Amino acid sequence: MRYVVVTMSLALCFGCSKGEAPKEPAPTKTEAKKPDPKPAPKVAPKPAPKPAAPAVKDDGKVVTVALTGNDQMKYNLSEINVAAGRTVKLTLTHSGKLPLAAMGHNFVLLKAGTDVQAFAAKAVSAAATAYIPASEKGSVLASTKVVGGGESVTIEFAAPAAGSYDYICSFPGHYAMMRGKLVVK
Ligand SMILES: [Cu+2]
Repeated sequence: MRYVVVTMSLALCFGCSKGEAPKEPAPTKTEAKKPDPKPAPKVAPKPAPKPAAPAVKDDGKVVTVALTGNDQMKYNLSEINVAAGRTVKLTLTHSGKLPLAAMGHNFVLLKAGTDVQAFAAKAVSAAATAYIPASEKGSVLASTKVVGGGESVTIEFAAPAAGSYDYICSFPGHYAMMRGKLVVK
């Protein structure tokens, strides 16, 4: 009789294990994982090249200049070409995050023949006048105020006579890295 009971219980156990069979859908889970690679290719189209807007635009009367200065002490433009007779509308944007006190930027356009190094040396101690030394105002054709990270400023001035003019950031220590030429033709 015991034998029968054992075989019965064994049969029940087998029944149980068979009953647990529904847990087998695990393989279907792995099958479900297979479709995953499908959405992956959708990630590829993400890198969409954004056409950079031109930094200098000329509508025949006004030349619009988008000048930037960053936390690495660099302008985006080392040369700005302008046709004679144009009005120049220049916007200086500080594309960095550092505050004005640490990484201020401006745009100072100097008369032809100005000693840039001498001008910059005097500008160092001209914080009270936005780093435009009072004694050198006569050498300045156009200038912006000093801006800090995230700020911008726009100025308008008439393009000077045909020629090549230095522009610098006169914030202390910047002119060596931040300078360029405005070329009027
Ligand atoms: Cu600067």
